[in-house]
Amino acid sequence: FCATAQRLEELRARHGASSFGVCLVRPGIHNYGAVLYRKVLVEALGTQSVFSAASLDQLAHHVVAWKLFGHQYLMPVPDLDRTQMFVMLGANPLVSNGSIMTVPDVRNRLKAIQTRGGKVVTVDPRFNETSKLADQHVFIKPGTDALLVLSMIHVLFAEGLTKPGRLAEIAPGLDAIEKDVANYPPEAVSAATGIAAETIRTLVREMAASESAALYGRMGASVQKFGTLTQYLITVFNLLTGNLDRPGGVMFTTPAANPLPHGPKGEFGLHHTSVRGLPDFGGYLPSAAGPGRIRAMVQFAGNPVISAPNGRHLERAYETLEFNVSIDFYITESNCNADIILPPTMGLERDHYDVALNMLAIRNVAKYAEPAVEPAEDSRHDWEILAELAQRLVAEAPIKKRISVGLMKNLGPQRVLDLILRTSAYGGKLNPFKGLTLKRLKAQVHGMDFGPLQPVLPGYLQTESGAIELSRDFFMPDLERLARETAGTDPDALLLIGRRGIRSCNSWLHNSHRLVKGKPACTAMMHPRDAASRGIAEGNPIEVASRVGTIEVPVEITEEIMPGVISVPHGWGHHREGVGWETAEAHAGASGNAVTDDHLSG
Ligand SMILES: Nc1nc2c(c(=O)[nH]1)N[C@H]1C(S)=C(S)[C@@H](COP(=O)(O)OP(=O)(O)OC[C@H]3O[C@@H](n4cnc5c(=O)[nH]c(N)nc54)[C@H](O)[C@@H]3O)O[C@H]1N2
Ligand SMILES: Nc1nc2c(c(=O)[nH]1)N[C@H]1C(S)=C(S)[C@@H](COP(=O)(O)OP(=O)(O)OC[C@H]3O[C@@H](n4cnc5c(=O)[nH]c(N)nc54)[C@H](O)[C@@H]3O)O[C@H]1N2
Ligand SMILES: [Mo]
Repeated sequence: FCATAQRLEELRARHGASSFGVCLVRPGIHNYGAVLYRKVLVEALGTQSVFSAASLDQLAHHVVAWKLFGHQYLMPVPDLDRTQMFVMLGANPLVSNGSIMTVPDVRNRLKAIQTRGGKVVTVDPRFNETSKLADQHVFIKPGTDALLVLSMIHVLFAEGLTKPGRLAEIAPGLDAIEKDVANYPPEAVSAATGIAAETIRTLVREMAASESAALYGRMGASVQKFGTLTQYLITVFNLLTGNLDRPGGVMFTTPAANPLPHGPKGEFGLHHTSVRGLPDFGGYLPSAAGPGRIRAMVQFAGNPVISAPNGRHLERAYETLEFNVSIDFYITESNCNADIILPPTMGLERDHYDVALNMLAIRNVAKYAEPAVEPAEDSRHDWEILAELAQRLVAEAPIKKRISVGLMKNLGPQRVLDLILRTSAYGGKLNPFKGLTLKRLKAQVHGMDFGPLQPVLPGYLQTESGAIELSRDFFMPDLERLARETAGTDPDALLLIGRRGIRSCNSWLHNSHRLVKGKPACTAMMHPRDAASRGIAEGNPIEVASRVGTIEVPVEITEEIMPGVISVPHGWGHHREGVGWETAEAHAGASGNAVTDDHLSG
């Protein structure tokens, strides 16, 4: 700690705090100590250059929530237990366990939709694990979901199927959408999306006729060139069919640890990346931008060399850093050249309350878990590392700053969590749960269930007008880019999509033999027609090349992928010297992000 803080101090004196970068990536979100304390370190460092996984994941959802509902965390979640029709664009919950939709036992919950006479549909360039369970699967050409949803909204208007009900009063200007979608009848998008016009019309008619229906888009719909526009159109579709904030549609949660109304609402473009001038959102810069002119980096729980697009570029940028600190329990592709690695305890060694995922759960629930095993002697939790570093960095700061960091450090995350629970919607004596406290929650070893999601609009809206602000001026100008960039693609080029595996979690579960044994998981899936026309046989190594790089992976020939598309998973490529993963090295694979193009982000 002493050496790290000293070196950071020196660099701050020489180059200023703006030369520091902080990279806070995904696992930190599942660690309440880290969620509550990372801000303490960022503020002590005093930098604006903060990168997170949001831009590789759910940023589109935040932007839509912020614009329409006035708060980045007002992200609606499918009401899975009551919906009669569930349509997924670019999601694979049977593998992912649900995302922006925390749903235990998702398989049985999807089956229950079918048992009660409802329907499950997947729309995806790959007939994925969830498609196998679905009633209907529709292949879609990658990156064209915005066109599909535009045409779905077109059908609603053209066939008089809009029925927003009470939402019309709280979403002024809904009718104006009709003009925006005028040029998108299903026939006009059929060639680009690869979906027959009649398939689109039937799907919309069924959704409109269904007692309830939830249109849901996840990674495949969010992290693509038109992710924000797609998420926007999905929300508009749910509004127009009356399915927003209604049982069986998409609804808002009331979590016990609620970032509303006081948490940061979100703000767009307050800061920009130094090289390409890309805007931030909610204080986070896009990871695709890389560290630019940053001289020192603090990396927390992330492996961006493997998980960010054009990872090799990032790897080279890391080599130019004057000082690189990593907080991680593994020596990974991203920190193998770090000056210092501060190892935290692992998940089983600490207590757990999921502040992030409970906020996105399909029921309002709270659960606390004690550590499963004792932490190793002389080990530190993430929050302790963050607080300790922060305290040293503010040693010379004004007294107010020193007190606030010291106070947080002494409180510890359990007491902060207790305060959050006590002041939540479930705290207080007038409540049927007689006031939630951490002690009461701990006594419920299976957690507490506060029931299904409830309609909350307009009360929860945080917009200035107090209404849903459709913000057509903000989103619809992207239709021009959409028209330009989906008009005709090179017929010989294959489109690359990603893939998640059930035994893998991004980059860091590959060092366990049980999780990597068997057939290799890092393959390029290809349709038999594409393989035949290129003279490729099953298992052949092939080169996948893009503007930014080339990788070699064995081919897996399957009809489960659309012709014209190949799928390579991310998270692999564990071949570098100095990385501390022996089993992973023996199953290295190649990194999908050595070929994803950072300039293609939408
Ligand atoms: N086992 C396991 N579970 C995980 C993870 C893991 O790595 N392993 N990762 C976790 C994380 S970080 C997240 S964010 C969630 C993600 O959770 P999900 O979004 O449910 O999972 P993905 O597998 O990313 O699903 C994306 C789907 O989009 C499809 N797709 C690709 N491009 C397009 C497109 O242009 N349009 C359409 N319509 N579909 C497209 C892909 O074929 C894929 O089926 O999963 C989490 N859970
Ligand atoms: N091509 C492509 N790229 C993708 C995606 C995709 O679908 N396709 N998905 C994107 C998405 S959704 C995400 S979220 C990102 C994930 O990107 P990252 O967060 O960079 O990836 P992970 O492999 O989950 O990072 C895990 C790192 O955190 C460490 N770690 C795990 N638990 C802890 C902990 O409790 N404390 C600390 N300090 N460290 C810990 C692990 O050892 C590992 O080094 O990848 C993105 N990249
Ligand atoms: Mo993610």
